Amino acid sequence: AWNKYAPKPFESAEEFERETVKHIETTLARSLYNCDELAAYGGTALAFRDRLVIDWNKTQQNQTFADQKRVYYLSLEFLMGRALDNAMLNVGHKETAKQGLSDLGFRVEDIITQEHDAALGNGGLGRLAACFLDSLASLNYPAWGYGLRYRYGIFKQEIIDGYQVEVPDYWLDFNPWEFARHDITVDIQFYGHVNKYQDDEGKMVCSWEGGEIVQAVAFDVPIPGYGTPTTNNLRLWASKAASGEFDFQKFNSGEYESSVADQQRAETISAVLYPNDNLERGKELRLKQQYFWCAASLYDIVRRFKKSKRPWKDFPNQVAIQLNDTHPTLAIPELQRILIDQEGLDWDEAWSIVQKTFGYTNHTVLPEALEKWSVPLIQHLLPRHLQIIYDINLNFLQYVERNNPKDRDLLGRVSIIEESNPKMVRMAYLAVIGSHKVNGVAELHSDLIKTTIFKDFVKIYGPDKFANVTNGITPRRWLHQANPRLSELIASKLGGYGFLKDLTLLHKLEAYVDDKDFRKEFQEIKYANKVRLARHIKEVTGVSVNPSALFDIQVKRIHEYKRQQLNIFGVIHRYLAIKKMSPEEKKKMTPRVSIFGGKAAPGYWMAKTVIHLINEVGRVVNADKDVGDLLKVIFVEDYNVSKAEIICPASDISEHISTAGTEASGTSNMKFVLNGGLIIGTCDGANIEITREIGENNIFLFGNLAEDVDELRHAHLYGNFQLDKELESVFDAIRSGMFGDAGQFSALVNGIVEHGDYYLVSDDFASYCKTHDMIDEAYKDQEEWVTKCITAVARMGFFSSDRCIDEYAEMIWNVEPLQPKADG
Ligand code: 26V
Repeated sequence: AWNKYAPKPFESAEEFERETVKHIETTLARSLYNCDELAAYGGTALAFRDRLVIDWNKTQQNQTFADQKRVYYLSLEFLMGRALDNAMLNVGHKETAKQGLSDLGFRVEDIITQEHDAALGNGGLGRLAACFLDSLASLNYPAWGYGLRYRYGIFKQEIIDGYQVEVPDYWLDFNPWEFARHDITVDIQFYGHVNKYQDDEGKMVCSWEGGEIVQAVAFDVPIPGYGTPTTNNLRLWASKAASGEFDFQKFNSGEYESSVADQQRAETISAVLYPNDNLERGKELRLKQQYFWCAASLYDIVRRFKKSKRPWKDFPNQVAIQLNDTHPTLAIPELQRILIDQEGLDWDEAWSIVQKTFGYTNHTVLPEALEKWSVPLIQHLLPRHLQIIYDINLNFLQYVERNNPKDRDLLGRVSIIEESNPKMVRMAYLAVIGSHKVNGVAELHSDLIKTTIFKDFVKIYGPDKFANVTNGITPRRWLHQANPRLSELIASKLGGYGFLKDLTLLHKLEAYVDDKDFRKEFQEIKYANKVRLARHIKEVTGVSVNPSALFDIQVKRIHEYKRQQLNIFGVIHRYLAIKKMSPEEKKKMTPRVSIFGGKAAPGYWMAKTVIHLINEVGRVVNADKDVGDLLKVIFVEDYNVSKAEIICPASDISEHISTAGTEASGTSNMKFVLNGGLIIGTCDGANIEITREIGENNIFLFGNLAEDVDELRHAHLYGNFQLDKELESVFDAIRSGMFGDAGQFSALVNGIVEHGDYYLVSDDFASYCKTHDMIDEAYKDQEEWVTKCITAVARMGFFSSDRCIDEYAEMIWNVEPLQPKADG
C-alpha cells in the first residue's frame, strides 16, 4: 500500500469478514443477528470500496503531478449497471470474499444481485460511455467522465395485462459508490441579459448579468481499471438551490412553503433522465440540463487548467473534450464565452483553442433525433450564448463564402441557424464547426454521415475532418463477468486471462475448434447459461421454456427502425405454419423460444403497440396445446444492464435487423457473438464489420442494402409495390382477432399496408423468413453449429472497447497513457 494507514489487500477470508462485519455493525449500524442480504451487500461493497478509494486517491494525485494531457468525456448518459462485481474483479480477491461470505452464511451471487443498477442512460449511447470509462481506466489513460447525477434513472418497466407501465427508478437509497463533494460547487447562471460596455483599455466587452443562479454540486464515482491500480473519476453534477436562493426573508416571514418550492425548482434540473432514445422534443428543462452540466464541467476543467499557470494557447495540449453526441454542444459556445468574456482573449485566439479542444461523435442519422433548439428559447435562457452562436455562424459563413463564392444555396444549407419560424439552432452543425474531428461509430455509419447530413461540411473542410471509430464493448463485463465459465474455459486454453486485456488473443481459440473436449465444454456452458435464463423466465413470467430449444433473442430499445415488428410478424408466420403441420412435419421442426425485451419511450405509442402485440401473441401461442414446445414467445420485462448480463450468454441466435442504414452501430450484436451465439442481421451498422471479421459463413445476413432504401421507399409512396403474400396472411390473422381486439393493432398494420412502410418491413419479410428457415436447418447440425460459434468467438478480438479507445487516443485526442506509480 502507498502509506502505512492504507488497508492492505484481503489476506484471508477472516480479514474480509472482519472488515465487512465492522462496516455492517458500525457504518450501517446493523446488528449481525439481523443481517439480511442487503446489509451483507452493503458491508461487502464498503469493504471493497475502501481498497478502491486508496487506488483512486493515488491515481488522482499521480495524474495531477504528471500534469499531462487529460481526456474529458462529456456524456448525458452513463449506463453503468452494477458496480460490486466489477470492483471485485478489478481490486481482486473475489474468491476471498466468496469464502468469507459463505462463512457468514451467504452466497456471493445473491449478494451481488442486491445492488440496484445505476441506470443513468437509455440504451446504446449510454452503455458505450460506460464501456469507454472501463477501457480508459484499464489502459491507464488520464481521463474523467462528466455527467448528471439524475435522482431517477431510466424508468423501471412493468408489464401489466400486456402493456408497458413506467415506474420511477429511485436508485439512490443506498449508493456506496458515490462520494458527495459538498465543497466542490459551481454557480450556474440562467436567463438575465447581456451588457456591452468599454473596458479600461477602450475595448468593447460583454457581460452576462442578472437572471438566476443554480448551484452544481459534484458527486464523484471511482472507475477502477482491470489489471492496473489506475482508478479514474466519473464526476456527476447534482443541482441545488444556490445558497443565496433559499430566501431567508420569505422563510422568516412564514412563507416557508414557497421558499422550499424555490429549492425544489432548482433541484428539478438533475431530477430525471429523459427517457427518449432517438427523439428530440425541444423541452426547456432538457436544455437547462444540458447547459447546467456543460457549464459546471467546463468551469471545473478550466479551474484545473488554470492551476498549472500555463498560457492559454496550451489549453488544447492539456485538455481533450469528447462530445458524446450533440447533447453537450453548448460546451462549445460556453468555452468561447469563458475565453473572451472572462479571460479577455481575442475572438480568433479563443476560437482556435475551442476547435482544437473538442471532438464530436455522431451516433445517429435519424432526422427525428437531430437536436435543434429554438432561437427564442436560447435567447431567453442563455442570451450571451445566442450572441456567440450567431458570431460563430457569421465567421463560418464568411469563410464558406470566400471559398465557395459561386454556390449561393450552400450558405443557407450549412448555416447553424435554420431560417424557419421560429428559427432553430442546428446543434449538429455547431458541433461539427466547433470541433477538430467528427466521427461516426461504424464504417457504414461514418460513410453515411459524409454523404447525407454532413455532405456539405465534407466539401467545406475536406474529408480529413471526418473519421470512423467503430464501437466496441468491454470484455471484462461482457465476457468475464457475464459468462465466467466461458471466460475460464478460454483462459484454460490460452494460458491465462491475458485476453481480457488484449482481446485479439482470442484468435488462438481457432486451434481448438476441432478439439472434442473443448467443444463439449463450450456447448455445456451455453446450455447452462440457457438454463439460467430459463429459470429467470419461469420466475418472472411463469412460463416454462425448454433449454434445449433454439433461443432466439431480440433485446434492445423498442423502436420502429429496429424492427421488432418484423420479428413478431415472423413469429406469427411460424405459428400459423405450425398450426397447419402434420405430426410428421412437426417432428422435423426445430423447437424455438422467441425472446424479446426492451423499453419503449413513454410517449412512443407505436413502440408500445409493438410490446402489446408481442405479449398478446405470447399469451395465445404459449397456451396453445397444438404448439407445445415448438414455439414459445416471451417478453422479459425491464431489460437493463443486469438482465443483459444474463441474456447475452444465453442466445443461440440474436436479432439485429434494423432497416439498412438506420442503426449507427449496435453494440449488443458484439456482446452476443462474443458469448458464443450467432446472429441474424441486416447489412447495417457494425453487423457489416462483424461479418468481415468472423466470416460470412458464421452469420445469417438478409434483406435489402442501405443503398437501395431510398428507391424502395419511393416505390411504396407511389403505390409501386406488392405487399408480401406471407405477410398478408400474418395481417389477416391479426385482423381476425386471433391475438385479441384487432383494432389495437390497426395502426401497426396500416403503417405498412397504407402508409408507405417507411421501415421496409414488407420488402424484407420474405428473405427474413427464409433466413430463419436456414437457421432451423443449421441448428439441426449441432456439430457444424458449434464450429461456427467457436470460430466467431475466436475472431471477435477487434470489437473490444480497448481497441476503440486506443483509436480515439491516437487519432482524435492525442493523449498518452500514464503508467501508475509503483506502490511505496
Ligand atoms: C437522443 C436523444 C434526443 C433527445 C432526447 C433524449 C435523447 C437521448 C439519446 C439520444 C441519442 C440517440 C442516439 C443513440 O443512442 N445512438 C446509438 O448509439 C449507439 C452507440 O454508438 C449505437 O450503437 C446505436 O446504433 C445508436 O442507435
